[in-house]
Amino acid sequence: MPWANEELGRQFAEIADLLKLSGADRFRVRAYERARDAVNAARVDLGELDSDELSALEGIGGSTARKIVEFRLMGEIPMLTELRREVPSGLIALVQVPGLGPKTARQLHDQLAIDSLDALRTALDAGRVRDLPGLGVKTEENLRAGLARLDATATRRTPLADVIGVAEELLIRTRALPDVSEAALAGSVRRVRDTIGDLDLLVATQAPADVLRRIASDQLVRDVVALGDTKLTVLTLRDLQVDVRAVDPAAWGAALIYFTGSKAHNVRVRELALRRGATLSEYGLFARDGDALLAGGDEAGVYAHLGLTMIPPTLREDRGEVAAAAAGTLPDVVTTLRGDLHGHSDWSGDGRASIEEMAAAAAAAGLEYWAVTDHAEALAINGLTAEQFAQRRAVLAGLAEHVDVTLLDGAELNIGVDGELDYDDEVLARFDFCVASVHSALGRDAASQTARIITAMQHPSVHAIGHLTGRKLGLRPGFEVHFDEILEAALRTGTALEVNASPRRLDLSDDHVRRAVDAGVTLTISSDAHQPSELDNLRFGIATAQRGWARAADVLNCRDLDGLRDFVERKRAGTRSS
Ligand code: DGT
Ligand code: CA
Ligand code: CA
Ligand code: ZN
Repeated sequence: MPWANEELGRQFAEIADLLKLSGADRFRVRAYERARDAVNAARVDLGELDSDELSALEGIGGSTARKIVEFRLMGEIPMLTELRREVPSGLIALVQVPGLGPKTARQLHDQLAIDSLDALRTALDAGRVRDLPGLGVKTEENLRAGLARLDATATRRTPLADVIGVAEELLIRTRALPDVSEAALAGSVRRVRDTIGDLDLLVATQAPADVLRRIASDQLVRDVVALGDTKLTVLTLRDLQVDVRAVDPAAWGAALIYFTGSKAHNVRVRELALRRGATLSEYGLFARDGDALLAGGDEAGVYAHLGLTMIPPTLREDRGEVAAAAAGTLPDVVTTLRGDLHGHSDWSGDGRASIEEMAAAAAAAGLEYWAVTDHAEALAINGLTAEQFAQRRAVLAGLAEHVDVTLLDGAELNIGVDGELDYDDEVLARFDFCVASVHSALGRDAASQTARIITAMQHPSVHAIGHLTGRKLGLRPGFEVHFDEILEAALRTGTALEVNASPRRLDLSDDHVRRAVDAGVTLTISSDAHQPSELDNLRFGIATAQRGWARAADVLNCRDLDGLRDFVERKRAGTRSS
């Protein structure tokens, strides 16, 4: 999604939330929720249209268009700035607690003067919350559980999902500045970790002071923390810290290695350099006697000089990659996919685009096949009945000749509490490909989650398990599973485990991937796209798989259609796939 759209969507959503907190009537709130939805659904870059063009878009009226123009001028919608000032910060803190909505928050705030999480804890312990009208002992229990979950997810790290838009926009703007010869994101963003401490941006230039000054005055920057000749630290709109370094183009490769990290990887590479009679710093690789520059302009050259093959950024975590690169045994990690095996259309309620639109996007992304895995019926809000899937099947058949990608007739099944699935075996057997996911009873213990998932894996029509732990980065932790048992069952039943590529999920995680690869379990890397732009998320899934050392051979959707059908056939026949 274009950066401006993403930021606007977030600002309209925040306006709606703050209006709710300030007690605005629900029609007013609804208007801003509609603005949020319209902005999120827009197919064009809203940062580039004038107000007439904006008003002409579906769902965007005159008032929304005016706010978009204000956003472009000021970086933040003034109404939002104002609301942030007006709504008490204690109230905002309270709605961070999972399960605590704006209405109850206002009640707690206005009637018990609770204005912080600590004050909420104290009031709960004193048993004061249960006496408020409409609340009770059950509410207290829920709030305690919510506070515990908040503690569990509270970290100062930000999900990649929340920074990548700003990061890439800042990179684009930096590259466009005069005198910039190269620019790149470094640090954990370049290594594609699932959460980010701060952003690191590296610029190669002969005019460092000018370039840094220009970056510091960019509209994305809210605050300049420190500005020097070669270093700049700023806070962006969303209070995310960005460290910017300007370096000499001749040292670009060495600097990129240094600032990409990880720190542990750098230490390991420097040790190796020392053993080879050289020193490595952000300024280059130097001979220890005589200070001659051995390498530094490009990363591969520095690694090569140390006898290492090029190490992809996603592998630089000191998990054995330096020794493997020295021995020439670094895995040839997965870089491209032939298909996507988990995605939605507007046949299920939360899909935002038609099958044709999604198929066109899949073809444009270079995919050979795309599985339409709309939700199955046990997902009460938007699942399809068996009859609706039958209708969809006819539509898919009719579309086959008109799209540039092979459409697979798929479903995302719901794993019930005892591992039961949505339809009877006969209905299930008609699908080309089924993902099965846990969408209910997320709070169960590890043993029951593991048992229900393994039961689902034993079904001949379940080809992959979707987003294994249900985590949503920054929102909720995943549930626990006994992962070794899951791996054993995946292997025994010939079921794949999905790396869900949504940056909100990245589930399997990189650690899970590494263990799955070591166990010989087949993976899928799937976008779970609900609209065309989300197919772009596949890159985060690929990066996460790389972080777990997965090769193309480990990934089902790196195979051609015959290879995929063979996997499905073996599962049906109960013969283990390799
Ligand atoms: P983060 O920000 O916590 O998500 O993780 P990173 O890896 O982005 O860490 P950060 O921002 O502190 O530093 C960026 C890179 O700079 C880091 O990956 C390696 C390099 N670096 C920073 N401090 C040191 C250091 O003291 N020694 C070495 N060798 N490298 C460092
Ligand atoms: Ca960083
Ligand atoms: Ca940093
Ligand atoms: Zn899905």
